[in-house]
Amino acid sequence: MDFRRSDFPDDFIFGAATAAYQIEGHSFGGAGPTHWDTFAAGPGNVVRAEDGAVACDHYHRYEEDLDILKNGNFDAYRFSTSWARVMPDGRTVNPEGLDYYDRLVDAMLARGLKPFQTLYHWELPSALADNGGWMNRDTCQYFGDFTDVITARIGDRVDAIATINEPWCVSYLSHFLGHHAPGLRDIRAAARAMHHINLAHGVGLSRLRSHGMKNCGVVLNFAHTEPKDDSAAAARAAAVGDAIANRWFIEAIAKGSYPQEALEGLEPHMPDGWQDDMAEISQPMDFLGINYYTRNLVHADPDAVWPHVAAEDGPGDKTQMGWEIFPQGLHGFLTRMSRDYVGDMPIYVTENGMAWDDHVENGSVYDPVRMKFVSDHILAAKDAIADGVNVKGFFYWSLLDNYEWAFGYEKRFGMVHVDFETLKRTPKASYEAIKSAISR
Ligand code: PNW
Repeated sequence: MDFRRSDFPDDFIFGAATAAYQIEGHSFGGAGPTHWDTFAAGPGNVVRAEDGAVACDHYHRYEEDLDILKNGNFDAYRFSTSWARVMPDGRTVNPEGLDYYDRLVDAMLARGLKPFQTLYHWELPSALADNGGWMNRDTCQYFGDFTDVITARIGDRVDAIATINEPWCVSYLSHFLGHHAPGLRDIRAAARAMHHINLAHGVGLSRLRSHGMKNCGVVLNFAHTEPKDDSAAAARAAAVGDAIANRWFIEAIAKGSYPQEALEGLEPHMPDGWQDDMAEISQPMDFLGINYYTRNLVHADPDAVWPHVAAEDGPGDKTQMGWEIFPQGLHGFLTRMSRDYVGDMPIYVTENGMAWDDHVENGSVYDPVRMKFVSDHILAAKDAIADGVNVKGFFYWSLLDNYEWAFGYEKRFGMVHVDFETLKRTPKASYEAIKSAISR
């Protein structure tokens, strides 16, 4: 690793991130069915039609997993609280689910790990999905009710709380590109979801404030977006692509408006009266979480429906996902977000990491590509700090190999290897390298 903890401010947080559906095992503890179970069962949606029924069995093994974090010298754990576990039909409380998160948070505190909670990391209860999910405005208020219930139980012990993980994935990737649940390819559905998920953030934040919660924010994903060539058409396409992927959500949340390049195509499909929601969406928050992975090159596709854009992976070295390794992009987004949207508000890198086809050999996993990846991205965050950006922490995605959504268990993002037959955990070489770089 080319960095040390001492290169960063004293209060800089090093952590690792996970999400409930990807690790817990949703067949345990009375969790309800989610739209991911339905999506996974559909033909051609998920590699080998795998789902999160068992995943890493973190529900039963969380103490072992938190020990791994603690022994790795990490300061914080970014986890999510599953709506479908706490309220199996989206509206009725499952006491077993609340008890579980109560134990989980106490187990973090017992190890000196700061709990960084995310309220919604994608497991929408099926009962709500069947009622239109994020296309239905009612889902926002039900999300608010879930926020109330979980916050009343664990809000006194969490350090930071994010409303929604990656609104772009929840809406555009899931309702227009069709890659995630519910798997729609419909611009009208996407436009509604793209607004409602912002509103859900606003409603969630209002409820958090009513509980007196501090340190509240949102987690957005960003992809470095460039035109594929020098043509004016590619430049226009990249501007539209950037407006959808990198501006729609932050502009609404930080400024209360939508970027014109995206609104142009989406306005005709938006729910009536959307303008009246912008004040609630843009109420002040306390931090911005940035998830960053890669660079895309964009060109115009006049044959496609609006937005008439096509994106491809950048040209450099690729991860197991096929995503280009492009650390400069993280530096770029940290400075851009500070300059254009959030000023001096604390920013956390809430996810960054890479998948590789890791194997256990002689009891260990050697992953030098990941070591360099992590090191280079953490140095990009350090560069942003040197530029005056208020970056307060970095969370590696992910603690464990886990359920990688449409890719099932095939793509391995963990700094800890999981054997999905035996569920045995094996820390990878990257874990050991990070551990020694961040020791105190
Ligand atoms: C994020 N894309 O998802 C999520 O927050 C994690 O749950 C996930 O495991 C991780 O990144 C790795 O994929 C994304 O297609 C999924 O651009 C897809 C995209 C971006 C982020």
